[in-house]
This record gives sequence, structure tokens and C-alpha cells, in this order.
Amino acid sequence: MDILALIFKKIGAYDRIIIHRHVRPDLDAFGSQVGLAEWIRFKFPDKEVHCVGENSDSLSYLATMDVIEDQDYTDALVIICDTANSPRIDDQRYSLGKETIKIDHHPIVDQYGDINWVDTGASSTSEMIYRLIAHHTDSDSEMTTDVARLLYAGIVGDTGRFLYSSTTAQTFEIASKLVKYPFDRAAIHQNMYELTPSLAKLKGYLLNQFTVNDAGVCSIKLTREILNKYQVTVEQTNALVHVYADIKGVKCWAMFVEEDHQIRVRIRSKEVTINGVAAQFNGGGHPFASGATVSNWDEADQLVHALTEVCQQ
Ligand SMILES: [Mn+2]
Repeated sequence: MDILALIFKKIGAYDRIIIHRHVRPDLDAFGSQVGLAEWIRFKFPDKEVHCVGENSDSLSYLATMDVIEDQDYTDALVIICDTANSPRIDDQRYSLGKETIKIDHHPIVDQYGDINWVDTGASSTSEMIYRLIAHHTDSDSEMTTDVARLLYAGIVGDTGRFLYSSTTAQTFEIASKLVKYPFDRAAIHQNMYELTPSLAKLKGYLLNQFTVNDAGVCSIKLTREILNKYQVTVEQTNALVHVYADIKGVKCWAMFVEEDHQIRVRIRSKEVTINGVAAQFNGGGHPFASGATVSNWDEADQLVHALTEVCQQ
């Protein structure tokens, strides 16, 4: 049996299904998790389906999470979307379920599922959820407008509006099917990319204060002092990580954001593989988009040095 048929069979076999995704959710995490949940609710109205994890202020326009008890996991199928390794699963109660399915497009770190469907060639987990749905339905109209809206948001989020190299012909094909549903596309784009006045001002700071070395590594350090000055949270800075993508000569970049006891690092790249460097610094992710954590500014400089070596190879 192929993997899609197997996953569909498992969904059919359980009365209660609980869906998780990674911590610090992004559009694809939310879109794939809730898109799958909404589709199962539509297709199997008698099943009990829950989405768990922290709510996210910046994604509340997409969906909100359910609150469930530990005993709800008894005899439940757990599906985890968009999460490469088990420590990153939001709500560690995922392990209380009877059976676990992992659906993800990140490079494999940890095959924590009883069933693992990983496609690193997929632009997004939302794209994979579409394929799962399409595999089991004959017509293009076998989903609801809300499912289409959620999956579309996930795909747009993970492809940077279809700009990143992860965008394939299949991504466009799927998007073309999703946009036939009458959800408000303009509203999604508006929600995704609008900035608060505080963030817009921080964007000005980011574009003024970055440095680029001879190897093409760009970096910026956002101290707590700067975050306080601009009245922006660590989480909110995520919306600005792409400001360096269009700068000539920049091959990759690291945005360091100081938290209470550590420094969070967001690493992005246009042409060199950087998830190896992320892995050296307590992180990981995609070849061109990763996250890491360092404990002080010296270590931050070491990370920039490691990126420089990658660029010079
Ligand atoms: Mn993703």
C-alpha cells in the first residue's frame, strides 16, 4: 500500500484524531495542521478532531487551537505536521496517542512517527496535505473553502509568495486549484505582510544597521535594548527576516535576536546551504532557511564565521 493510502486508512480507522505541529508556528504549520483538521471534519463529520498547541497572536486570523485533556489521547490517532524532530513538537502530549503519523517536508532529523511521510521536495507541508486530499477524492471540489484558504496560506507562507526555489510546477498547479475556492485572497495577503508602525520602524533600523562581509554574509544583532526601544517582541521580528533578500552581494544572512537567557538566530540564504551551520549551533531547518540558538555575542560571531567559511567554499 502506498503511504498516502496508508495514512488515509488510518484516518478512516480512528474516531478521535489529534493534530499537532511545531512550536513557534508559521503559516505552513498552522495551514497544514488546521487545513487537515478541517478537511477530516468535512469528510468525516462523526469523527472528533482537535488541533493543539499554543495560539499565536499573529496567526489568529487563520485559526485558533483547541484545549483538550490528557485522557483525550487514549485511543487517539495523532498526526504531526511540519515538524522535523520531536523536541520541536508543540505539546509533548503527542506521545500519549495510540498511533503517530508524521507529515513533513523538512530534511529528516528524527523519524518519531509510527508512520512517517516526508517529502523534502515539497514546497510546504500544506502542499503535501493537498496531495493527500487529492489522492482520495475524484473531483477538485472535494474540500471546503476554509480548507482551501488554510492550505493556500501555508503554501504562500513557505514559498515567500511563490518566490523561493522550493516552488515547483506542482506548487503552482495546486495553488491554481485552491484559488478556485471563493476565499478572500487579498485579505490573507494583507494579514501576512502588513507591518505594525513599530515593526516598520524596526525595518528601517535593520536596513540601516546591517553589515556585510567580503564573503557575502550579512548579519544584524538585535539587543534587548533595541527591541525595547522599538517596542517589538522577539516573535514579531520574524516578520522582518527577509529584508536582506534583495541586497546585491548578500549570499546569506543571520539575524540575532536577544532573548532573556539566550540569543535566537534566524539564518537565511540565497545560494549556499546553511542548515549544517544551524545544526552546529543548536538548530536546524531547511537548506536555505534555518534557525539556531547561541548563548552570547561571542558565539554569535563564531556563527557568522562559520557562515563565512561556507560561503568561501
Ligand atoms: Mn513548512
